[in-house]
Parts: sequence; structure tokens; C-alpha cells
Amino acid sequence: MNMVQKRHLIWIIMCVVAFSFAVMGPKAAASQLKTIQNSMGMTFVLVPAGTFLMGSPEDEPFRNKDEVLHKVTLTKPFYIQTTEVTEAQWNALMGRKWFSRRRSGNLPVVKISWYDCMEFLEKLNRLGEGRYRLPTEAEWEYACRAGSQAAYTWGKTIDCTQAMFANNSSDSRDCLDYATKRDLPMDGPAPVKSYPPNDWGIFDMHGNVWEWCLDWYGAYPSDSVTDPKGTPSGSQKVRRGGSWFKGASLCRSANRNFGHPASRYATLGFRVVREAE
Ligand SMILES: [Ca+2]
Ligand SMILES: [Ca+2]
Repeated sequence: MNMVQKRHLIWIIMCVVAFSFAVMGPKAAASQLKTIQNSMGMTFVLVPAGTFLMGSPEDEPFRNKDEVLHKVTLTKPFYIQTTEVTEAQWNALMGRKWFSRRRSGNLPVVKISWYDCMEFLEKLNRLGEGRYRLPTEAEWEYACRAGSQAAYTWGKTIDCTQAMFANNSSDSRDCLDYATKRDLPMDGPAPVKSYPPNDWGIFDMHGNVWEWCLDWYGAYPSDSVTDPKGTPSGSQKVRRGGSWFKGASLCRSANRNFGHPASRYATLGFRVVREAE
């Protein structure tokens, strides 16, 4: 091999390596993120501290005015549950029959109020395995985006193969056929992890069931903020991510919604954050 051939070979190897990094980068990063499991069988992934743009640009389709784009820095890494809390996990911890008609232990728990979640978390914290709470709205959106600035974690649109939404025979029917083809329940959520995870290994942030967040619902600041916790008081708690009940646009990463903390809906559940030591 002469000098020119050698240089060519080195150049080709460098290109292949660079290309591999470009293609594999996010996935490699996701598989390297640390996960832990607690005694309730809940799995958590360690989300790194970082800065991101919360909210949506003004030209995002279906945007609402409350999605004011602003820079958020999260100074602490945290563990977020990779799935919504399931019925099995809820019942194992709460130890009483909250629900009479159980279909599958792996369905996300629904019809639980924000106050019910506080009870669950109090019990979970009493196990002495770590400090648990709901995600703040900022943590939720950061984890949902997993490094993406698009409307959905995978890009500008999502389809029926990527998340559970529009599975509603009386109203929003777009994904009914797909869900039925996969033997998923009609007019309700899918078992958790029925759809692909985002780049950080987190499932069902888009759709399936709405998720309670810690914050009171209120207007965003327009300036940069650090570790935001929402407005100090209010009457409605934030819920995020959309559900099986309605269309894709409510599942957008930036979409905000809210409910009275005592309200219980068949479309609304939660997932848990465990603080990193
Ligand atoms: Ca969800
Ligand atoms: Ca909204």
C-alpha cells in the first residue's frame, strides 16, 4: 500500500466512524443511561441535568398561547419512571381494592386524583428506598423531548404506530383500526410499553394516558429559569402528554393541560420521579 492509498484508507475509516456516531449517537446514549428498579417493580431511568427550550415556537401547528418558549435549566439529574404507574403497581402498594373491574395489571392506573397520587407517594416514600414525587412540569417536558425540539420526540408528526391516541369509537377514531389490529383494548389505554420508547428509553410520554405533574397550572415566565416549580399557588394541577381519548395534537411535547386536583378521569394517570442521591 503506498502513501496515497494509506491516506485514502484512513480517510474512509474516519468517515465511517463519524457517520456511525451521527447515526447511532442518541441510541447509544439512551442505552448508556443508568436504570434502577425498586421493590414495587417500578423502573426508572437517570435523566441528566441540562438546559432545553420549554414550550413551542409560534409556527408549531396546533400550538396554544400558553406554550411560551423559554429556556429552562435543570441543575440536578433525576430518575423518571420509564412507564406510567400500572394498576398492578398501584394495587401492590395501596393494598386495597380501589377498582373493581381490572382488565390487565399492566394497564396504566387511571381514575386517580392528584391527591390520590400524593397518598401513593407518601406510602412509596415510607418504604425507605428513596425520595419519590411527581415530576415538575419542566422535568416532564424535558424527559418527553429527550433532546428533541420538534413537536413530538420523533419529529413534526406522530402516527398510530408510535403512540396510543385517537382510540375512541365515539369521537376520535383515527387509530381505532390500528389498535384493534394489534388486539389493544378499544376505548381505553394500552398496556404500558406497547409503543416504542423515546431516545432516553421512556415509554408513553406521548399519549396513552395524561400524566399528573407536581405544578399548579399558571403562565410561563418569558425569561430563562432554573429548576422551575410552577406558580406558587393555583386551583388546577398540570397534566401532560395527551391520551387514548383524543387526537395527536394534544400529545405534543409542549402541550399543556390541567385539572382540579380532586378530579378523576379514565384518561388520566401519572408516573413517578425518584430523586437522584
Ligand atoms: Ca402518557
Ligand atoms: Ca393546551
